[in-house]
Amino acid sequence: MSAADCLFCKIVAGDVPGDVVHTSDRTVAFRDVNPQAPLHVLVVPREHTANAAETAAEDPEAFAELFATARAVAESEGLDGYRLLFNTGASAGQVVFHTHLHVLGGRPFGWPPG
Ligand code: DGP
Repeated sequence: MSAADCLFCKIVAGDVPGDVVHTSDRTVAFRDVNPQAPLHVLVVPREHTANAAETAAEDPEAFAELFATARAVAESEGLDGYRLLFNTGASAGQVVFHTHLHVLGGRPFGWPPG
């Protein structure tokens, strides 16, 4: 998929509406349309990469800002504990192929994850 066809690129650009909760020079954070917890935010890099593996190969410094944004979101939402995850590849449950860090909080979480 090209960046031009990418849903999350369109949210970053403001061409598709998103419930944005935080922005930085390199990231945008918005609420997941299908939340799996009381707080479910997706943190994405403004630059398109398909998933965390591609980000690691092409722009590993982007992770520092993704995690810093996740921390800022958790802090502003008053979370004392939260789960961060990347679904990486279709077999791991990835359905949108623009790197995104899930920030989930506001309820207890089990382990192992489903
Ligand atoms: P993943 O399975 O890791 O690729 O997660 C994709 C997430 O994206 C999923 O939790 C639902 C969310 N999502 C899909 N379409 C939209 C949308 O149009 N807007 C928003 N805010 N979230 C979306």
